[in-house]
Amino acid sequence: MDARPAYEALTVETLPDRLVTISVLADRVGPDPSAWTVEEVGDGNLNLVFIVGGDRGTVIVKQALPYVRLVGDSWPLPLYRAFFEYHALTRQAARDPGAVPEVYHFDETQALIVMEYLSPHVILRRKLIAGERVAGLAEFLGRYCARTSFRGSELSMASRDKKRDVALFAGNVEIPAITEALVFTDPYRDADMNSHTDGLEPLVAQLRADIELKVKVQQALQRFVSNTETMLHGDLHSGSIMSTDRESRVIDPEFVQYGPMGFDVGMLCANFLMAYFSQPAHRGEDLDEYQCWVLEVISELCSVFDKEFRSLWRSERTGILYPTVLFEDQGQDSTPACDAVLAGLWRDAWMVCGIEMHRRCLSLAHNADFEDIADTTVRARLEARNLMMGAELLRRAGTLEDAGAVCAMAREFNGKDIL
Ligand code: SR1
Ligand code: MG
Repeated sequence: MDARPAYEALTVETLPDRLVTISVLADRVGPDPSAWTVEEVGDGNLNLVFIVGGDRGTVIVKQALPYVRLVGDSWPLPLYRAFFEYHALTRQAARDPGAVPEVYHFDETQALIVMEYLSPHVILRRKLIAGERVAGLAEFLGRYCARTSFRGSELSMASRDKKRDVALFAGNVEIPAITEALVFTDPYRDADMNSHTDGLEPLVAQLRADIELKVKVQQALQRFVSNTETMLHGDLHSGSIMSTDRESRVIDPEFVQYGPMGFDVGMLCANFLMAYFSQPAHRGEDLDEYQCWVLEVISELCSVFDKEFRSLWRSERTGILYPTVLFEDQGQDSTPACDAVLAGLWRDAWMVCGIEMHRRCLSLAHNADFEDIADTTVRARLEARNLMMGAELLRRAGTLEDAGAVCAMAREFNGKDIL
């Protein structure tokens, strides 16, 4: 018989007595649970997140809830996602050391992870809304996306290790279904949980009437569900990044799955583009300067990605894909092969980017960049630019030369009066 207590959601009141037996926690926070301070700070859509402090230090305790927090217990969600999040964190830490919080303890039954408290980091989305800059952000994110893409794929991993990993993460069956519905499908149909800002109706109708566009979105979904190129973060938006003014970390990989190499970087760029389009409602005199900075982050992030990916291609191409025996060992240059891989990756990325720009305004789980704009007439005008650029990205994804072309497109849409 299993002597471990059954799963029970923690509360601020029960946490100290329930978790004091975890030695790593008592070591890091302090041995006396009555002296611990506990604050629940989860502001995401799914989990409980506690900051637990004491005389020795502070840690984060993250616990999965058996339902979608944003919606309530009418939408059950398996606790086993914490298991996949834990395994994703260990792989990300190995593939890009220092990029994610250190994990101190994992309890599968309680679906909880005890991890490093990041301070004075705050959620990047809040910094972008407040008009704050983060030094080194583009380099960090470009490197993180390239390293995790490359090192989680059969460009680098031994085929059997990668296949074993694909099989492991394939167990995370419910979470991808959320993305398949909320991201790739619901924006383009009248789904129950959808909502949009008043005034956007003509654009919503236009997107739903566009058969070519829906075919492209479904092609992207087809690749998302059937292409296991690399281990994805799976939900890499500005709410999944914590930053100080000069240091950043990636958090929250519970949407992990194996998928197309362009997925994470595409979703990330979409969130910078939404930060960009929402700025007229958040900034004053510094609007132009700050919007320029956001576009610079996108363009630098993509060029760092490209550079890092090419460097790993030269130095760490040890997997079964594009092996050196077929190129360098025969005295041949493999650059055209790398160019072709990157071209496919960026096509996927810009498609995902356009889709993410749609779903955050039309489906469930909007983002604060737009939602914090109280004047809905202003909000609708800014969201309209974002929605139409999303559609243009989907149309032109395979022909865009580089991120510079995407930034030029953003500047063009930022000047449009669509509504
Ligand atoms: C029901 S979950 C809604 C969204 O929150 C997560 O952060 C993901 O972005 C998901 O799509
Ligand atoms: Mg999350």
